[in-house]
Amino acid sequence: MKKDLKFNSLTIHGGQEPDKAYGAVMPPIYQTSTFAQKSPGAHQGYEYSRSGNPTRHALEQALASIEKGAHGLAFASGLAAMDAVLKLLKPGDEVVATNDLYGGSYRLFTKVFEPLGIRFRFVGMRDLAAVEAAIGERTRLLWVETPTNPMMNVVDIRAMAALARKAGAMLAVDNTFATPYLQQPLELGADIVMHSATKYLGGHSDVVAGALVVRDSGLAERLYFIQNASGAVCGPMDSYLVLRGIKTLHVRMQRHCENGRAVAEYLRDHPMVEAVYWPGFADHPNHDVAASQMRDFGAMISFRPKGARYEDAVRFVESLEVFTLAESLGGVESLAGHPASMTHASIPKEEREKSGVTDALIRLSVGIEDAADLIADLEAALRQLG
Ligand code: P1T
Repeated sequence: MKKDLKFNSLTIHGGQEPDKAYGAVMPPIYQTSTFAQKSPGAHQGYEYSRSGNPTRHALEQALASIEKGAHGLAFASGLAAMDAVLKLLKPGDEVVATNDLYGGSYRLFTKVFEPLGIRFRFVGMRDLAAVEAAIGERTRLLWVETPTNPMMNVVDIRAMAALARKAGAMLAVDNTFATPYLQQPLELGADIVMHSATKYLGGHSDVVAGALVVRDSGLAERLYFIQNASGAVCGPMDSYLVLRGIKTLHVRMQRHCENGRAVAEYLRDHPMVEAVYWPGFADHPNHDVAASQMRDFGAMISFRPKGARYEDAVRFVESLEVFTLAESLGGVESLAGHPASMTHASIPKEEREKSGVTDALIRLSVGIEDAADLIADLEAALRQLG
C-alpha cells in the first residue's frame, strides 16, 4: 500500500492487500475454525480461528490504520474489548473512569470487575482537578468516554494523557461516539482506543463487534494473549461486515455530522424543548475542547422536552415514525432511545440522575436520511406532547 494516505483513503485501503490466493479485492470470509497443517506446526500463518483468522486479520489491520495505531484487535462486542483491557489489571489496582458513560460499561466495571478486587472511581472529567484528586498510588488506568453516552460531555484527551503519564497509568479512550473520522485519541496521547464497532464502524446495524487499537507492541502482545486466552474474538462474517462498513465511514460521517447539526439546531430553537446536549453549540460547556480535538461534532444528541415527565418521554419516542425506537446508535438509520429505561437502566437512579440522565431525557442517533424528514418526524412527536 502507498504510504501516507489521507484518512478518506485509509478507510478504504488502510492495511489492506489483495487476498493472497486469487487477488480478491475484498478479503474472503474465511468461515473456517481451523487450517490444515503439513506437519505439526507447519502451517501458512493461521492454525485455529480463535488465535487468528485472515478475515479478522484484515479488519484488525484496517482498525490499526484508521486509528493511527500499530496493532488492532477485533472482539465479539465492544464490552468484550473492554473486558480484555480490564484483564490487564490485578486485584488492588484502581481505575479512574468517566462518571457519565454507557450503562453496560458501568455494569461491567461495578458488577464484574469490582467483585474481583479492582476499584473504580467515577469522576466528572470536565473537572481536571477532580480527576487529579481521584488518582492515587494504585491507579493503573484512566478510562475515558468522550463524547459521553448519553450526556455528550467532552473530555480533554490531551489533559487526561498528561495526568495518566504523571501517575504512571494507562489512558484508554472509548472512541465509539466520535469515531476516528472525528477524533484520533492515540494522536492525542492515549495508550488504548476502544470501540463498540457495532456502531459507526459497522454503520449498518447488522453486526455486534468490538475493537482495540494500540501503538506499543508490548501492550499489544498482552492484549493479544488475553484475546486468545479468553476467546471473545470477532467471527469471520462479522469481521467482514465491519470491514465493509469502515470503507464508507468517512462518507457516512460527513452526512451524519450535517444532519446532526440540522437536528440539534432545530431542537435548540424549538419552544417545546428545554435543553439540548450537543458539543457543536458554542455554549456547550466544553465546546472549545471539542473543537480542538474533534474535526466536527457528530450526530449523537440528547435533549429534554420542556416540563416532560417519564410518561411524556416514553410517549414521544413511541410516536416517532422515521426514527426507530431502539437501543444502539451509529447506523445509517436514525434511532431514538430513552436512556433511563433502556441503555442506562443498569445504573442506579440516583447515580444516573447525578450526571443528568433523568426520566425525561431522550437520546437521538441521527442517521443519514434526508434531514427534512427527520425534523418533520420530531416536530410531529413534539406537537402531540403539547
Ligand atoms: O454493545 P457493545 O458492542 O458491546 O458495546 C458496548 C458499548 C461501549 N461503549 C459505548 C460508548 C457504547 O455506546 C456501547 C454500546 N452502546 C449501546 C448499545 C447504546 O445504545 O448506547
